[in-house]
Amino acid sequence: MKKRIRVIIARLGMDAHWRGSIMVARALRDSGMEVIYLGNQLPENIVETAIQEDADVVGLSTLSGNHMMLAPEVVKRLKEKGAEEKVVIIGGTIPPDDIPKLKSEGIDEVFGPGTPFGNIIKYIAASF
Ligand code: B12
Repeated sequence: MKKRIRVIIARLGMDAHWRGSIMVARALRDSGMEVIYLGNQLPENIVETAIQEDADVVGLSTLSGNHMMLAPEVVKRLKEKGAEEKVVIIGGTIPPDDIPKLKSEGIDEVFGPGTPFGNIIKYIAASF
């Protein structure tokens, strides 16, 4: 990797499922990326922090079915703030039918349950 990639990771809304997001955060940190873990956050706070922290990647996590409502909102707010160059990825229980819809709304990649951490690291590293 050429530069130290900065990633923020947030659980969307009130999602109580923390395990996957924590494990992904640790794997990315172990691979040499700088990771800021935000816990539960709404799109507005996620975007605010991504800009303040000059993050390269915005990583969202949700296993509670709120992805179609909240994830596009993150992309929309990033665009409004002129920060659309940030890579936005999401993980969790996303039904396959929703993946094309999320991508058409500007989510760059979706990582479902069972995704090897190496795939996530490779995807991010290849984006820069
Ligand atoms: C453990 C668990 C809980 C625990 C969570 C505690 C914890 N440890 O986090 C508790 C008991 C709190 C819980 C609560 C609930 N749960 Co629950 N839970 C689970 C269970 C069994 C496992 C989740 C887990 O830890 N997986 C292990 C981790 C490592 O995997 P993961 O999170 O999927 O992460 C991987 C990927 O998704 C991805 N990923 C995840 N996050 C991110 C982030 C980024 C940036 C990236 C790149 C990748 C990424 O990478 C990870 C590695 O591969 C799942 C079933 C399942 N098979 O998923 C149900 C499940 C997620 N729960 C479910 C439900 C319905 C609930 C409740 C609503 C139940 C209720 N009625 O109260 C509540 C939610 C309340 C809330 N406000 O969110 C449903 C969700 C259905 C849906 N999405 O439509 C599931 C799928 C069970 C089911 N089959 O119905 N749950």
